[in-house]
Amino acid sequence: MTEANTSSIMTITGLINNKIMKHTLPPLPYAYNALEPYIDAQTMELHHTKHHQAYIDKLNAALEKYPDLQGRPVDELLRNLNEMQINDADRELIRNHGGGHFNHSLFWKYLDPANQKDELLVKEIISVFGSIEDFKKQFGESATKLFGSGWTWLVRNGANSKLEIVNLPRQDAPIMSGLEPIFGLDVWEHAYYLKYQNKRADYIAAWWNVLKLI
Ligand code: MN3
Repeated sequence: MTEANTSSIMTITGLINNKIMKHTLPPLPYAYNALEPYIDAQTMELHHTKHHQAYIDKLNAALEKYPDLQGRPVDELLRNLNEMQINDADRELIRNHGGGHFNHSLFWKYLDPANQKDELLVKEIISVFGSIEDFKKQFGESATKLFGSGWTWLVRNGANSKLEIVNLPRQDAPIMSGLEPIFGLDVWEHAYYLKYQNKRADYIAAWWNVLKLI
């Protein structure tokens, strides 16, 4: 998507096209109250319209001085972060805010109430972790132990194609380290604090009710 750029930071590309490619907030494909009572409408709306939007705004701001990087999909930016000819402070901004944009865009899809159970995935989880219950226990323990802000992910390791549970700090996206995300749980306090306060374990337990994939 594009939008007219009227700011004073006008790049060459911008001058030619009078437009700059910007990252935009993907609409939530279901209502904010669709995940009640497990994830409340107020948390969903703030999380989507304020937190996710803020990552996008800051990503766009970080890209303003790099016309060549504007318009590149966020996953491409994250996979190539270390090869880019940019200064380290901007690399850190793109890592954090690009990661935030990428992770949240996936998160809303994982939570879609219209999702169907993925039978192939279920089989694979059982073969790796023993049972769905064992998997949930292991994933939940990992998410409970994650110190500070970050995400717990079920990923496929690009090196050996195996499913793994990993904790990643802050907004580090799995694809930055060769891991393909299957699904992930946001355990930043902003994802649950209004309803669950300090009880992260209760939020994790409730989350299985909205994840229809397994
Ligand atoms: Mn979040």
